Amino acid sequence: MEARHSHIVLGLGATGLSVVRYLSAQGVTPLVMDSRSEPPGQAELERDFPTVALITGGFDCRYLVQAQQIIVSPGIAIDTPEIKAAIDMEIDVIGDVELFARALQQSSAKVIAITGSNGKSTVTTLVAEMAAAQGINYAMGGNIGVPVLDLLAADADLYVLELSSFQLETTHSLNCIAATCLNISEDHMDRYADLAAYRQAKLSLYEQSKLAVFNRDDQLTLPNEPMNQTSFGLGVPAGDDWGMSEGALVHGEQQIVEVNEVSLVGRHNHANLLAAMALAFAAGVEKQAMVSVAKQFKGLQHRCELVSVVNDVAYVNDSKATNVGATVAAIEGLSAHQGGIILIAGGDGKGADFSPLARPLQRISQLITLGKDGPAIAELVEGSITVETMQQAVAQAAQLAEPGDLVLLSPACASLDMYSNFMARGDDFKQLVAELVVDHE
Ligand code: UMA
Ligand code: ADP
Repeated sequence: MEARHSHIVLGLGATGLSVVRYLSAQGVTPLVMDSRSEPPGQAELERDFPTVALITGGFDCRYLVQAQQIIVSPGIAIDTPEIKAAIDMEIDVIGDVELFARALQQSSAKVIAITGSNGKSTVTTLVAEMAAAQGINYAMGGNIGVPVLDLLAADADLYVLELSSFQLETTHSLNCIAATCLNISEDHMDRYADLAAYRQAKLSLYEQSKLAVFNRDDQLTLPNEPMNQTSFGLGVPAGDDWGMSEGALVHGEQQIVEVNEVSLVGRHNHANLLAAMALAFAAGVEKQAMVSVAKQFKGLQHRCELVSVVNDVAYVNDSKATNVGATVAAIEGLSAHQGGIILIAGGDGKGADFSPLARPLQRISQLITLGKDGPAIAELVEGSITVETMQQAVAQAAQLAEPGDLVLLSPACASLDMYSNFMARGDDFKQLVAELVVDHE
């Protein structure tokens, strides 16, 4: 065993690499460990940081117990025995977001943070777009893609962060001007003992914010303790809250924008817009900037995205529906569709209970399942079809669809049993649909 390392980075994915970059810029040479035998960041680490040592295939306790600080990537559970032992020894065990928070402590920059089970990326992007429309110098990152420490180089006046429950478990000192927990439904049950533990990880964000923006249609998002708060919801708001009235999105009694002028579709997206407006308002964004974004923003890829219409059948890619709640929202959001809906679902269910899908599935004309947990979803509906590949799923759907129908990929599961991520799954679906277009030309 070599000399003691004061800083140890656990995990060598996007986060681990960003931590190494940050620490190296501070003059600290960390030791990196990853439980995988070939972590994805290995080549980049060897190229850019040849003096940083890497241990793969596990976490070596002998180093961990001698460290001063351990920075854990979100993909690693903090109740991993080696990490628990370090916490018990009162070693500073934190995540990259905590390092970011500490780096900003002396800064006048503002932070807005967004968590929740679904809608995080949509709301994070909406807030960022509103800040841009207002002319604010902002940077956006976190779970949405760019690790937070990489944002510091932007020297922004406003940081808009999407945070997962995993990231929040190791974050304690953010000082947000406003933060939201958009909704709570079951997800990541392979990492949490129960829904209460998952919810608690998310709600810890409010303790790090001057203002809590909660969803009054979802009681689980209410702060545990009384605090400075405002709410959004789909009904008429009380006082200065955000809501809907007479076909418009409103702030208290002030109309912001009429629903029929909004580009995003689905009631869940009206809730997302209201949450984004409430957060942006706290950063000084004015009505005009909110309205222009509400009118222009059509949504992110892989979230109820219309791919194309082939033979009068619409194909919708909702690959980002990696949990049950997202698929429920997609079916409910599209339930006004006139024709039948053929749903393609299944993948890695992460230990979820699929029973909340049973009711919305009554609206579906045909269910096609695939992936590891496809059979568990298929059990909910009689006459469902189980296939092996996305190609078979799309071919079956195209064969069964009648003109006017809609084919929806909304898996209610993570993609990792079949793909590297949800984007690869959505791209595969889109490619297969594009081939249908060619076939029909
Ligand atoms: N892993 C190991 N051993 C290790 C380290 C990681 O097996 O020693 C595995 C994890 O179990 C996981 C994968 O490797 O399956 C990636 O983990 P990571 O912590 O290295 O991930 P990063 O590449 O750093 O990406 C993380 C977020 N990933 C996770 O939380 C799993 C990214 O969110 C995020 O964009 C990025 O940091 C920048 O902040 C992705 C995600 O899937 C999109 N998030 C989950 C979600 O949205 O549901 C929470
Ligand atoms: P996240 O970043 O939390 O995963 P996204 O904005 O990427 O959220 O959307 C993920 C999935 O959740 C998509 O399938 C989308 O259609 C659905 N969704 C978006 N907003 C909501 C919401 N407010 N409630 C329920 N589902 C939603």
